[in-house]
Amino acid sequence: MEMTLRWFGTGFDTVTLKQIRQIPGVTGIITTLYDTEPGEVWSRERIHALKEEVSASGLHISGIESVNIHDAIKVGTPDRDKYIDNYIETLENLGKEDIHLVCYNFMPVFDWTRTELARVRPDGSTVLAYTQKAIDSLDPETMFESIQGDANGAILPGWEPERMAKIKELFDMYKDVDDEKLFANLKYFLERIMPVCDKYDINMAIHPDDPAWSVFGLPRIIINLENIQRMMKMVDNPHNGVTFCAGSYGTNRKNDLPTMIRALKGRIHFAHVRNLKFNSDDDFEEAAHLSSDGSFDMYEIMKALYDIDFKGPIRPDHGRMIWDEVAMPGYGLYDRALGATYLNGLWEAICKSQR
Ligand code: CS2
Ligand code: MN
Repeated sequence: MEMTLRWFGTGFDTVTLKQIRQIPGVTGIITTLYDTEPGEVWSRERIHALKEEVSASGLHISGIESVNIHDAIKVGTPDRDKYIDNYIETLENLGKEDIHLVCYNFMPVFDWTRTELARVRPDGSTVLAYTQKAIDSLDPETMFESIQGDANGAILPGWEPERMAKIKELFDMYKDVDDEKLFANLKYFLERIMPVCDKYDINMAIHPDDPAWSVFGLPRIIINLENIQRMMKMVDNPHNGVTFCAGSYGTNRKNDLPTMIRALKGRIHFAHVRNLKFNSDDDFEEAAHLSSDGSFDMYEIMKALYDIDFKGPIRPDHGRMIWDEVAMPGYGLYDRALGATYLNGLWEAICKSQR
């Protein structure tokens, strides 16, 4: 595996490449063109400039998270082909710039959903948290307003104010889309993009829905092993793979993470590893990466990745806000650096004990 960190780009991220370069063992960057809209073509020039900027810091781009999917593709409207053509052009430009990993998600309307962005933990750190009770008593608009104040001025991925302004329209677009329709639209999209992925050896790594169940009545399909296997079978190509996000699949306590990892051998192209602390089945908060701070056995997760001979990029996921840092919730420097170091420590110990 290669240890990486997510970076949102100059002007969007409070963390600098220089700082990331100083986290021991982190060599790769997972990044994006944060100011592009879903459906827009990424020009080769901009991708090239991003690559140069990252290399100048002594790091390199290990993958893109995310090239977002336009709602027309997820809904399957008549104009979807135009947006898929654009997506293909973006993939082509990434391939020509020697980038071979693309993380994306197929979640309707929102990316991840949390009901609090700054819940205070016993140690005084603040974290993202979720309670089903809050979801059930709010509508999405009110929820956005209630959490926005804790965003530290950052634009949260998938929760851009321009999108939130059109939220009613968006919900309306999805009113006839159920799980089956969403699967069919994902299949259509994947079938169209696989030829360009084959040509440039681009691994597509779908990110799970977070939380791994339906929210606000919207369909959600990338939530468990059965559905991922269905997705991989319906377009059976090694480039059609997954981002194994422990914190997202782990929201559903029925998902046995190490077992899932073993079952997905060969098709995990990217790993997000983080820990959650459950207060009840539908109230959880994001803990430090350390096993004993949360509910997951992080050793078992890393061991499963080792056992399947995982070679791709891995990154710590959301970190807590600690040491008075002010950053995008989940994406500060300090706790993610601790997370990367801890995961590297587990990995070294696993490798050496297997000799
Ligand atoms: C990420 C997701 O911050 C997060 O929760 O894991 O936003 C992820 O980047 C997207 O869903 C991938 O498209
Ligand atoms: Mn993730």
